[in-house]
Amino acid sequence: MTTGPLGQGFANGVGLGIAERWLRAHFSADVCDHHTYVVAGDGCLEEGISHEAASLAGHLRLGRLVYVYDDNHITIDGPTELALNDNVAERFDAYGWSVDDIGDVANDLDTLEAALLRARAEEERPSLIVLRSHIGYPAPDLTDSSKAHGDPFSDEETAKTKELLGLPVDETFWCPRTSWPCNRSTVPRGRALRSEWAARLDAWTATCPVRGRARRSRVTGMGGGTPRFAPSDGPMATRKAIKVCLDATHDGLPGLMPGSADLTGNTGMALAGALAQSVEDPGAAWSTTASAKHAMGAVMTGMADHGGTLPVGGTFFVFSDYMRGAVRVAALSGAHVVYSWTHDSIGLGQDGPTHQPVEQLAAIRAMPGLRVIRPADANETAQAWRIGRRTRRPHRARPVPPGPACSRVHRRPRPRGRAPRRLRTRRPGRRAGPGDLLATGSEVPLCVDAARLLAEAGTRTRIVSLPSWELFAEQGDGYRAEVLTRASPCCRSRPPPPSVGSGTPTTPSASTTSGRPPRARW
Ligand SMILES: Cc1ncc(C[n+]2csc(CCOP(=O)(O)OP(=O)(O)O)c2C)c(N)n1
Ligand SMILES: [Mg+2]
Repeated sequence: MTTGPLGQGFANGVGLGIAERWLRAHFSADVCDHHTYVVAGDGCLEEGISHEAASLAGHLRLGRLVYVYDDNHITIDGPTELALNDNVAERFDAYGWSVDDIGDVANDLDTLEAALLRARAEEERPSLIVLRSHIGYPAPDLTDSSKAHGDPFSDEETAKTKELLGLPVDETFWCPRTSWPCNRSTVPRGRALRSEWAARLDAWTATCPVRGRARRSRVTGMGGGTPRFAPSDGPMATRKAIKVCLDATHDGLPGLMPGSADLTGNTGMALAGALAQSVEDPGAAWSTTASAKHAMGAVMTGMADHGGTLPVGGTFFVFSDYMRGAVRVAALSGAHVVYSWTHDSIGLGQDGPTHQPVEQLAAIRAMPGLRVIRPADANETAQAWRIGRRTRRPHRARPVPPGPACSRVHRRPRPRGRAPRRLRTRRPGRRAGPGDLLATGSEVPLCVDAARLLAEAGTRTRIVSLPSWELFAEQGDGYRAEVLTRASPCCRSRPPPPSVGSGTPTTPSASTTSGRPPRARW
């Protein structure tokens, strides 16, 4: 993985380590057995997310993590000493890492190799190799200069640097022939290792057809059924419904790993009977990150990109702000993760304005590549989970991380015999008029109440539940016209192009209804 925002990769690495250990615990080292290597700079270690993730990795004693800290004392603004004076080695020692401060040896390959081998041999703790290095080395004017970070080298500086390195000054993209054999020998070595591993994996898969399907889907397991809720089940908050859904699917989806940042019960992430991930129980399903939401987001992305696990992370919707940097990377990179953000109604007031999500829904809907589903009741929650756990979508090259937002408000499931396969309206037969109301989530029942009052005052109003703008925008013109009038802005828009980055329907265009009954597609 590579990332742009500093610190994300650091925490992604911890997610890779968690997934590797979880799969090894479940399926033996024959199938999953590798180290995770991370190169991190000063900026990565300065960002708060790396502190959160390092603490978690130390706590979980992820012994297969090997991090190299490129300790060059330089960031964009200048020397790190401008703002940083902590002792990284002691800090990581306190987190429970094995720290190897090997000094100013960035060009001493034997010493580097010895340090990497020592780190690989450490199974009990994650390893940090602190490597003092010099940015821009050996450029005469730019070594140890922050200008070496981003400014292009002048032709003169480039020529002098090449001379010092013993490289031909006039050649560009030149590579010494002596390095070719070493470089090329990695190909047969890697090929042999890979085919050995593939043979072990085939043997493992052959013993069980479910494993074969799981392997193809990249997430361990197939997911089982989707629960259906009846009005007789009584009022149920969607955050409770999501827990019922997770419990219902877990048997068929052993790779499911829900977790939260210290709000597990509140957000419905408490899988029945699941123990917390720990050193003693590395195969446990429940992963908690203490109250470290930003790291949780990035760890989830690492787990998803590793494959084999499906991370589901819960917290209060207002605190999605704390995860936002990680959510954005997941959305842009198409990681298969599911966020369960509960307590999403602005009608939630007990904890005061700090806990009230006011602008979060608009902000999260504006994020490219994120599919937001805001279920209005338990059945819509079940559908949100069905969509969220699916690993691949046929009409998109990459899965988009769905982010159901679930409410704590208790709502009675709407009278529906079977789970909805399409966006349904309250009165499907009627065409919407100017007085129609589009609503999502816990505002749907509120609008129904409002419509009742309006009806008493002589104004007929139809309510449309629109759990996901993105999914609705992907439907055909006919279906959208069936749900809404042509006058509606949502109806007049065209679906966005089928690529990551599309979102809110905004581009107006004429809509047409086909002769055939329209079908929702997702
Ligand atoms: C979250 C975030 N903030 C700011 C930046 C812009 N940025 C890119 S590199 C960098 C400094 C990196 O310093 P360091 O990690 O020490 O790398 P070095 O210059 O030593 O290669 C900054 C601030 C970014 N990519 N991500
Ligand atoms: Mg640096």
